[in-house]
Amino acid sequence: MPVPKAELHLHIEGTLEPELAFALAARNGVTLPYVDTAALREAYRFSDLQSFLDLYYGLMAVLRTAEDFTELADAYLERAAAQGVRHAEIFFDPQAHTARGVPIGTVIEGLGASLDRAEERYGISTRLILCFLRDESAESALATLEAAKPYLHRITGVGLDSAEVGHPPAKFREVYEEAARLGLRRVAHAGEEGPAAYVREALDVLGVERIDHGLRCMEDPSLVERLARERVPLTLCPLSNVRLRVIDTLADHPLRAMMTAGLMVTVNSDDPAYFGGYVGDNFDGVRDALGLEPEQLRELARNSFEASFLEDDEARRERYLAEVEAYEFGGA
Ligand code: ES4
Ligand code: ZN
Repeated sequence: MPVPKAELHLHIEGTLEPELAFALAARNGVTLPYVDTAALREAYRFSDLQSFLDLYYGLMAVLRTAEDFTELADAYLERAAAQGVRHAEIFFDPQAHTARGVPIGTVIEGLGASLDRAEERYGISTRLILCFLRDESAESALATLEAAKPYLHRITGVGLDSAEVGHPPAKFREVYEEAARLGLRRVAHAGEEGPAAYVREALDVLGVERIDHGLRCMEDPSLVERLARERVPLTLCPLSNVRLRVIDTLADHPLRAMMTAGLMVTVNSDDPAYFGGYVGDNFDGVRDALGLEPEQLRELARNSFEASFLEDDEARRERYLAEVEAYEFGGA
């Protein structure tokens, strides 16, 4: 049994495995530009974030009905449970679907039907985080938040994702202010491909409580010092960073240096169907590549629950943390 953990950086659309994509394509009468699942997997050779995003948004054409989103989330939760996930805070990209004519209500209710049963079926508590596409306009983000208002009871927070460079956090000041007024938690991708300055801006202008990725903070020692002092969680995704060529190999990942610098880091899977593994695979990858000791893995698992948005259920957080402390790492 893997160490109990929370997953805090997971795009539900990034859990679409080739087999499910082809099954949904057949069911929905969508033609994919790949002859079979092997050909699709062959196309998963990315040179950067944009080349990944192009394929990722294209494959979403198969997601059309509420049931499609329910099946997508069910498949993720089953895999996540097998890798020790006890709590998942799940990103979704409404604009990637509304732009194709799929209503936001179909997306949220479809995902919600899965999440409503996640605890009893998979032993996983869940939260939903609505992400704005940063390469779309600020007006589009505001319209998306407006369209989500009937469903806010299902949404814990907002995030910011997609192509980072050239789309600084400040572009979304207004929509984050509105999200705060609505009582939503705030996170944002920053410092993945973009500079350390975007991490600062996400904190100062958007008021985010966690930074997704944040890897490039390491280029700015005073920022590292601030992130450590304020205990701002960073949701790292090691396999993603290798596949999107942010780093060359897992052995080059700054995770260990980040822990040594006192940063509050967590390990997550990002888009596991595309990047070669789910969250347990990311834990195993950094353990093997960086030689992490059991107590460091326990720290990562502890951080994941401490960084999670469980303020509305502290008793649960304490139960999860107790599971982490009681966990016995094997000899392997
Ligand atoms: C993403 Cl790896 C990554 N970065 C930014 N946006 C994303 N959306 C899905 N995966
Ligand atoms: Zn991401």
